[in-house]
Amino acid sequence: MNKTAIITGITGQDGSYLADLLLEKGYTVIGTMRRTVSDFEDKTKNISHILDSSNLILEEVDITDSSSIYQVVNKYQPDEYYNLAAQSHVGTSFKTPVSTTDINLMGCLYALEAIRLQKPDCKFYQASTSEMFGDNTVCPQGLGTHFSPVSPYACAKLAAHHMVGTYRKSYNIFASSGILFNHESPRRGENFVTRKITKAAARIKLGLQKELRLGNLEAQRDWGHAKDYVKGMWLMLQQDKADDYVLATGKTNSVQDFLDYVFDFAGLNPKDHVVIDPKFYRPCEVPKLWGDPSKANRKLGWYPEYDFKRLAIEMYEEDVRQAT
Ligand code: NAP
Ligand code: F7E
Repeated sequence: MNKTAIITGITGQDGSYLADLLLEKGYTVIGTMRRTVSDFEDKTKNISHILDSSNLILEEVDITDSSSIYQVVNKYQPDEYYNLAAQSHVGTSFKTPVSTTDINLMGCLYALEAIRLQKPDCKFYQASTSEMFGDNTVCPQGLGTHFSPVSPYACAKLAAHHMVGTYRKSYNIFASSGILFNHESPRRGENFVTRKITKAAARIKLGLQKELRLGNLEAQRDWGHAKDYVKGMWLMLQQDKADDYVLATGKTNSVQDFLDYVFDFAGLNPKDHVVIDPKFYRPCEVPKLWGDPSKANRKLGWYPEYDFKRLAIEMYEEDVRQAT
């Protein structure tokens, strides 16, 4: 029989790629989204190509509203639940620490409780993050590395991460956390640094924009492609036992490297266009993320297909297409 999966945050980057993958595999996908003022077309742009699918059902759920989670779990009795909805912007979490914690911690706890009480054999995936490693200087960072979160975003995600482990141990629920390093794509939100750079490069090239304002160019990140990472999420829930895994490319580059590579590919010189704006600095920065995905390689057979350069070019070319 076909499986049923709930994906919270289906309109986001990862939710949309995961929905593509699960629909291809014959799942019935229950995609949840919350009502906001933006119109439906804009809100669903990442999933516009699958909206007609007969195996996709959209439900209105705000994950800070426990009742809306209980209703959807009760109604669909899912085999798998992917908790991807989040306030996912680290910079924003300093401005909205309370609502970020409400969404990123309580949204996870409500889902675990709904599963415990209504569908205890449902497998649960939690979107944990490399931001939990924060400012520690161990490199590369893996499952044995200590956590040192330095933003409200990371603190809330770390508490949720521990909650997942607690439910696994206490109630024997199949609950796995993927500690994912940065992953990007043409569907990435426009206020994350990679997309901001590829979109600006495309628009500058086409004469639609002159300037690009950025913050700290020295930060280093382990950047992969979201399409690769959603395969890892699915693999985690196909195992016999729940566990935690790191997904990363195992390589790190600075924001300056990403900027230089994209601008060079576009035939542009960053010095002619980039302005450093203190507004984009954070009160506390995560200086270097560099992941060790060896457990996922070994146990899941997971290897990313995209490297940093292929990712950057795909994003830039899609932004040129969209701006033309
Ligand atoms: P994203 O593009 O920002 O998507 C987040 C989704 O969550 C959006 O659809 C958003 O919808 C929804 N959402 C936010 N608050 C909600 C609420 N209260 N109720 C219901 N839906 C809500 O994020 P992403 O890049 O796909 O990341 C997916 C998950 O992985 C997130 O949990 C993120 O923290 C985590 N993560 C991401 C990365 C990465 O590099 N991408 C790395 C590690 C972990 P609205 O349009 O309504 O806001
Ligand atoms: O910043 C620097 C910024 O916002 C990357 C989320 O998906 O990955 C993501 O979090 C770096 C930081 O991603 C600008 O200071 C410079 O050092 O693209 P970002 P992030 O903070 O790494 C983790 C793993 C997640 O879990 C999160 O959900 O780039 N930076 N100038 C800038 N960043 C932004 N956004 N904008 C700038 O203008």
